[in-house]
Amino acid sequence: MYKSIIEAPFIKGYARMAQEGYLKGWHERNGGNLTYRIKKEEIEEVTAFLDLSKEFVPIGATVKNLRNEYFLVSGSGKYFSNIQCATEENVAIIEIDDSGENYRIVWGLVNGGKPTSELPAHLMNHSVKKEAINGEHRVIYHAHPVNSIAITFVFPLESKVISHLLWEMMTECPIIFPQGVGVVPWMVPGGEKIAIASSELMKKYDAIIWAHHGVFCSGTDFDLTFGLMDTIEKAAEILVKVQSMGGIKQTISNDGFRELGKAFNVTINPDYLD
Ligand code: 2HA
Ligand code: ZN
Repeated sequence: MYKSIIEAPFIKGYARMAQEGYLKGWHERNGGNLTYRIKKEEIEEVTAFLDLSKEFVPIGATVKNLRNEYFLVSGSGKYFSNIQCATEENVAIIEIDDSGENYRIVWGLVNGGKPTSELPAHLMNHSVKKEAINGEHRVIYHAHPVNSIAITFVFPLESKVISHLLWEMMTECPIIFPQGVGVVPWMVPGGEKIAIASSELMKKYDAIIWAHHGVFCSGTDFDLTFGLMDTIEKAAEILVKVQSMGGIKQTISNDGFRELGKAFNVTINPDYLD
């Protein structure tokens, strides 16, 4: 039994990831959001801290396969820079009801507030990932990393083009995101449209670039999800530098990528290797 709920490892891990993202410069002001689908055994260890008296309110999406699940979520308008030092003011645990249409806050946001404006996008993507890969993925992360945004002003907004360019920038990229990254054209954030567009692409990819906005990605745990964001952003940074030095003059061949896939026993999306 914990003295305080913020001693729970899943809350500590979440707060540490939020702080790392902030230190990377990916979370200006209230930018970005992070949600974690809490394991049964983790929520059981903190039930004494939960308040089950609040009313359920609509999610703005239906997520049947997430019914009765609990999520740790960032607060709307809250700053990532404050999550580690004042966790209970800036994040919440929410419970999804039995219909998969409503949620209620059971802990956190102690000075008031609501879950992230991107809650429908997060939950729809958790739903897709739970269905697609047997509940392995638990983390959905959205950030505003500079270079990943910058490249969406210059290169065609096509998943194949952007994925191939990012793979070329660092040899291990196609091992880390072998399917490539999806690309969503510019859309109003926080709405149903961006949630639906993202969840369609999340059936295929673990990461999506939202044009002129940021990156949205999914993973099994905090380290892997953060690592995916970090790898994409680093590749995008190299791409910005290469472009600034006059553009690509030599690169890794598609045969090279195929050899790499064999050596590391990873299927690199063959549709992107022609
Ligand atoms: O401010 O990043 O996309 C939170 C966001 C919305
Ligand atoms: Zn954003």
